[in-house]
Amino acid sequence: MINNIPTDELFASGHRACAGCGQALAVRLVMKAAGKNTIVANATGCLEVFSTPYPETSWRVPWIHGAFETAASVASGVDKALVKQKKRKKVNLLAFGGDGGTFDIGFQALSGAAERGHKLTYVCFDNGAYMNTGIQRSGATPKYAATTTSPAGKKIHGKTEFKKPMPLIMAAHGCYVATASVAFPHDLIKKVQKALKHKGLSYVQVFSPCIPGWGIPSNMSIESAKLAFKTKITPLFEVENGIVTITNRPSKELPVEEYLSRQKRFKHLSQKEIDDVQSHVDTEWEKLAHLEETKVRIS
Ligand SMILES: Cc1ncc(C[n+]2csc(CCOP(=O)(O)OP(=O)(O)O)c2C)c(N)n1
Ligand SMILES: [Mg+2]
Repeated sequence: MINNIPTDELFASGHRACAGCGQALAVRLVMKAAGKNTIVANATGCLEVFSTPYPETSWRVPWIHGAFETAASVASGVDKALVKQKKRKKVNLLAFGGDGGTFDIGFQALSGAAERGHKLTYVCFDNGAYMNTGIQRSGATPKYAATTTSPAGKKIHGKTEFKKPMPLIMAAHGCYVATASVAFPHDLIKKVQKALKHKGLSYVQVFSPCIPGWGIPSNMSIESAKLAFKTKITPLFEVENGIVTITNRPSKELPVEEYLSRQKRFKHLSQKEIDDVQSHVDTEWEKLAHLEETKVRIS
């Protein structure tokens, strides 16, 4: 352990992620949290591509690549196989998907696995678009972000919809849910370890900046994730037994502009659009704070 973080490297260096990739660091931390008795089912996406250029691999645990939409269904099968082999208690089972593979195309498999109560921890690495195939908008892309399928031009100003509230949707399934950020490694590790102890399916969504997709310099990943937290764009919370707890609150709140103005994908925003984002962020935060305060069960 160094600074309470395991020194084991179960996700090896030498992979082909972009310099400064938020997802690569997030995966490394998740693997440290899970330890070596772990099996990973990985959907198609940047992670699968950059970690396994044939014949090499970064994975020091058993790892299965499934089709784009199948991380949760492949992991469901592994769960049942482990039960049959009487090995279920000895193994941590993780399913990994990008936001496209989770919010959109893999949602049916994920919802089904949650409903069937498979014991597995699904980790969504949210970089806010289909990055692997060239930055197409997903259900996780924030409103107004320019992507190749929601371009910023004279008539259209990037994506026209807000991000899908995936953590609350998963919480409605009755799962343990946590949001984490690559900028807060201790919190991330704690939440993954807690998720792994839970009965049934648990869901952890990790905010993972993308250098080319967001148009930020390669040394700005962690700073961008910190700004997302300080502007309350990415609240850090968990839902346990249906009850919301905001786990970390920014000591000094910043306006959303501090986050947006540093990224090329938001360069075209007008003041009115920035205000729209601010108002949405404030409403979403109030919603979470209200759920926390009233202890209303959402499942
Ligand atoms: C059924 C299917 N449709 C489309 C693709 C092409 N495809 C591969 S990866 C990918 C994008 C993945 O995006 P995301 O899940 O957000 O992961 P990221 O690459 O951003 O980490 C797409 C569209 C595919 N492999 N299979
Ligand atoms: Mg993505």
